[in-house]
Amino acid sequence: MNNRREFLKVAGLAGVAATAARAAQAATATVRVVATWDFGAEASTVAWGKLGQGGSALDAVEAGARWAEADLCNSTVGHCGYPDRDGKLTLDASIMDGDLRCGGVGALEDIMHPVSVARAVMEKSPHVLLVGAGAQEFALQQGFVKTPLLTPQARQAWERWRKSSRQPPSRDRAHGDGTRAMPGGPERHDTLGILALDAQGRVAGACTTSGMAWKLHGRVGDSPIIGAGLYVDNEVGGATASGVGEEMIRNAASFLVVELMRQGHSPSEACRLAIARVVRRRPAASRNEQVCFLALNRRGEVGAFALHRGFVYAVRDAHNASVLQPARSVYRDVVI
Ligand code: SD4
Repeated sequence: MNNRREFLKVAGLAGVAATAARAAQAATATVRVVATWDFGAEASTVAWGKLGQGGSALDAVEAGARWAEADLCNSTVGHCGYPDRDGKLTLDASIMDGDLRCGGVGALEDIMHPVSVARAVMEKSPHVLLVGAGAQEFALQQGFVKTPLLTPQARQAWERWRKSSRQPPSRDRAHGDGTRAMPGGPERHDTLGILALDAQGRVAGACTTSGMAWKLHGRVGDSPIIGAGLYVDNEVGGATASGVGEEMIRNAASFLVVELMRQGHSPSEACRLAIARVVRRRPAASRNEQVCFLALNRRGEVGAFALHRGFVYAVRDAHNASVLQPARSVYRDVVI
C-alpha cells in the first residue's frame, strides 16, 4: 500500500514536472501550423483561426482538415475526391494529439468529415482504428449524418478512366488517363497532412484523403494509420506524409521521421534521412512514385523533403500568412 502511495506520488510529481517543462518550452517555441500542398495554405489559415486565438493544436488541425474535406475544388480529399475502381468514394483520415491519444478511420463511405469521425474514435471508443462498414456504423451512432458524396465530376472522371484503363488491377494505382504525372503527384493524388504547435507547447496532427484514385475497393492507405501517414509526440514534434501510401506503411514513415528528430535531427534533416531510406531500400520504386514528408518539432521548426520535385507546403504563424514553400527533393529532373 505504502509502495503504491509512493509510486503515485512520484508519478504525480513526474506529471507536474512534464507540464512545467512543456510550459517552459512553450515560452520560447513558435506557435505555428504547417500543411501539405497548395490547398494547405487555406487549411492552415483556417487552423490558425483557432491557434491564433489561443486554441488547442488538436482543435486547430481538426478545423484545417475539415476545411479540406469540404473543399469543392479538391478531387483528392473528402467530399469531391475521386472514387476507387468500383466507382465508390472511400475516405481515410486520422488525428493524433501529442499525448499519444489517436484515432483513425479507413475506407469510410458517405460521411462528410472523416477527420471528425477519427477524433470520435479517439475520444469516444476504446480503439484507435475503425474501417469500412463498422466505421460508418460508429459514425452514425455518434450522430454523423449519411450523405452521398460522389460528385457528378468525380463520377464522370471515373467513367472516362474505366473506358481507357487497360492496366492490371493490382498495379494500377494511377489515373490511367494518359497523363504523364507520377503516382502520388498532384495530378494523381494528394492528401492534406496538417501539424500544429499551440501556445501551451502541445503538438497535434491530422491527415485526410480519398486515397489513390482508382484504387482497389477496400484499399486503405497510410493516412489513417498512426505511424505511417501521421505521428505526433509532445516530447519531439510531429510528422505527416503524402504520396504513395504503400511506401509510407512499409517504412512506418511518419514514426521514422519523428524518431529521427528524437535522435537530435532537425525536421528537414529528419525528412531528408527518411526519404534517403526509401531510396536505399526501394531504388526502383522511388524513381516512379512520389513520397513527401513534412515535419514540425516542438520548438516550432519546420522541415520537408520529397522524392520528386513538386511538393509544396504551407506555413502559418503570427508573422507569416500561409506562405507556400517548395520542398527539396532527391530527383529534380521530373516535375510531378
Ligand atoms: C494514399 N497517401 O492514400 C495517400 C495519397 C496521397 O499524394 O497522399 N497522395 O496513399
